[in-house]
Amino acid sequence: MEKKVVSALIDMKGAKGKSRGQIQFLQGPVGQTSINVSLSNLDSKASSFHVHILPIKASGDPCSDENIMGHFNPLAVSQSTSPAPGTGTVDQYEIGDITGKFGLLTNLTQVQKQYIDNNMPLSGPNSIVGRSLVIHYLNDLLCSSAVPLLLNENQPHLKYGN
Ligand SMILES: [Cu+2]
Repeated sequence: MEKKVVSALIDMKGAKGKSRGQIQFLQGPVGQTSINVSLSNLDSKASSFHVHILPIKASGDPCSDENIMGHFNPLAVSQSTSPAPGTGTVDQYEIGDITGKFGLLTNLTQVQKQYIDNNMPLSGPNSIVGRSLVIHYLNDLLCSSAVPLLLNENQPHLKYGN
């Protein structure tokens, strides 16, 4: 099985915070997903980031709740019973709750990290492919769709991206 790579490019030139960077998801044959996070210009204003249910749309406010809806949580994990961010195991959080699994972005100006997550599928019914990725700021949201870069050769019809 080929590695699957999904990428969300956060390029918010001109937006508040001017955050830029890339979040890449790579899933190998054993099902473990490596999340490679590279964000800059966070200005100590970001708090959390998540995978949300729907991709962003060209019309309206792209990051609004009506557009992208809430956190991707197909296993119906109750956030109220999740441990504090960054303290539990990945299965104790919503699939899309990257901050819960690995910790808050509070007071950071940049992030260069690799997280290993065995609860972040890139295929099957709980896949995050084609959804959106959101960085929550103190007074704002930045979002990007999770667009596949390369997919395995069994799904050539899904091969798109940049
Ligand atoms: Cu969110």
